[in-house]
Amino acid sequence: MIIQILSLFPEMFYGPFQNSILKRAQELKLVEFRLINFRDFTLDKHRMVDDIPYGGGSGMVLKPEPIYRGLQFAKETKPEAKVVLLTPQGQTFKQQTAEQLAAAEHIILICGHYEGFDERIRSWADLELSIGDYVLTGGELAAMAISDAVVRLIPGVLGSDESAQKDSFAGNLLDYPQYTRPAEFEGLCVPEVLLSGHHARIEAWRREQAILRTALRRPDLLAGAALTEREKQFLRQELDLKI
Ligand code: 4FV
Repeated sequence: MIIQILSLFPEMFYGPFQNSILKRAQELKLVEFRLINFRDFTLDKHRMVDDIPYGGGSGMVLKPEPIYRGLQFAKETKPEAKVVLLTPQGQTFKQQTAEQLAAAEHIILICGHYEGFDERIRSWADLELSIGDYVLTGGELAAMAISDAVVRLIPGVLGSDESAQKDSFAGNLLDYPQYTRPAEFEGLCVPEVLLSGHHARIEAWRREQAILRTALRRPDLLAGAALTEREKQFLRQELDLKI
């Protein structure tokens, strides 16, 4: 997979892209990141990337030309890229979106910074994504979060594909409680079932806990969780839920 990122601050990505999973994915040649500073595609001597808004108003607006030229440069690599604009006005990025993007061969992420985008830039995007209902200084942190969530789903990146399938939101459920040594700490004990070595019971307990945790913390996810009738009965009993 190739992920190209248009940004005014490519150096912001050096940290996350040179550590942990994203570093490993590049070393395994499962992903290649290309950082493109669209200021390099300005033609004026002041290298202007933004300007005042038509119609007046405060703040500045990112000009369409530098981003357009940067996008054309990125597309020279692979014209069939999936172009994603990062903006609070986009659809909320979810695990399902990460799974869809993980299937793409080539993604181009466009990061705004402190200003809004000229509306014409939206016409070049296949998808507009937001990582949440809040305003960031720039789209860079959103691009890092999306890159991480997508790349970790590429087979071979995590080293054990199973763990990606068992993460929170996989199967529309939150993750079950996790424990490691010591078995008791500050009077807090690991559930006996996890020490039993009985794998079937452990898997059943984990599934029940994931369902229970989801019902308590994110009941909105349950509709997409494909619960069995027995699991629905379990919730009705445990939480007196009407499902
Ligand atoms: C954002 C978000 C976000 C808005 C102005 C950068 C900033 C500037 N991007 N999810 N929330 N972007 O706040 O993706 O363009």
